[in-house]
Amino acid sequence: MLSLNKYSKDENRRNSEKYKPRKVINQDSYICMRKNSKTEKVKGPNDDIIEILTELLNYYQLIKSEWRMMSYQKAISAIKRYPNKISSYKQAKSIFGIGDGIAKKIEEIVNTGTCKKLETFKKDKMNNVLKIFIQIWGVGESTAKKWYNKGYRSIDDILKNEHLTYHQKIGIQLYNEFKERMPREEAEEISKQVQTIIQTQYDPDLQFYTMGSFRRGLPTCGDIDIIITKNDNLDPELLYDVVKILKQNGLLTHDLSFSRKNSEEHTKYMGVAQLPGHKHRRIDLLIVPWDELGAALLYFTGSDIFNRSLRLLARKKGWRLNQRGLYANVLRNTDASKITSGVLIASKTEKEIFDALEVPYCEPKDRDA
Ligand code: DCT
Ligand code: MG
Repeated sequence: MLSLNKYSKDENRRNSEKYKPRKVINQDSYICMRKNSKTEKVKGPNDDIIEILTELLNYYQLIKSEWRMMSYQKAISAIKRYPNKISSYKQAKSIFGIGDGIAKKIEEIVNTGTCKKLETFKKDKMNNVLKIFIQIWGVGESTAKKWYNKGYRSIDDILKNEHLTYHQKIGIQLYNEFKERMPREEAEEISKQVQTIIQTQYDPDLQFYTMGSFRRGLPTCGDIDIIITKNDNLDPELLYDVVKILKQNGLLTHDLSFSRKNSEEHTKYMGVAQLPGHKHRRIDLLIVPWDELGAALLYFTGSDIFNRSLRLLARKKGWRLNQRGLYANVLRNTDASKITSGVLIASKTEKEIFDALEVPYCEPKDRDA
């Protein structure tokens, strides 16, 4: 068997010992330390509070208010774990993970059944328009704001007045289809076809993993994320060939983007798949080297909240976790930009990464923070 890793397993373990954080870190409060499952949903005593705080969180996600997003995610997670009904500001404030501002909101929700801030958000015309624009594939916050400032208030306004890129045109054409989540059975069927077509028509040794919400066992999926790997060297042109064959077989209908591997990310194709008689679905294909499979499985399984918590914990230990591995000694400029990618601690299996971070192994279905 070919060993493609620059470091052997033992060397990785030695690196993990050598670069161990000098101070003891209390990591119990991190979301990644406990099981969080959406598939085994049980009713909690504070579901009404969670529902409103989640709506607020969605708005902060929309306007990319990172700090508020973090505070709300942390608070929601703390409330989900809290066993008793919360009935006052004081009680909310006493819960680890809930700050002053959110404790006040909780008291307001308990007393009035709603929250003024959320009502204001819902009435805010700009937010509602931006929400529509940002959901167009390929449109980010800055384009959405630019269009709003030009006076556009609907997708029709954009179509009438704006010179659109090819990708924006596809995003608008398939807007309603992309907005809808697909049943997991459809994601499974598309994944199965990708695997069968490529293994029979191209290379039987390639391995396929369907990631994201599908791997976490959710009943619906927003898109399909597939990792393609092989226990051997990978041809740099592999993804071009895979895409070409899937198009010839009629499974892929539109291309959205293609990015080559860099120091942080894997080679990735973003496009559209469709089964006969079904809607167009977003699909991402990723080429992952065998030695990085663990890190990639961990990253692309998510959830993004679970991942953020793992990445934060790694940073707290002076390490860095990305989709290619867990590293020590990453040198940075004062503005946090990277100078060197550091020394590899773990990347081959998810378990090695959990072990190095001293986080109990968590099944994919329990990573739904
Ligand atoms: N991811 C991450 N950080 C991000 C975005 C994504 O770690 N900022 C990871 C976690 C999930 C994985 O990538 C795939 O991303 P999505 O497809 O956006 O998420 P999903 O959980 O699969 O949800 P959906 O069902 O909506 O696709
Ligand atoms: Mg997904």
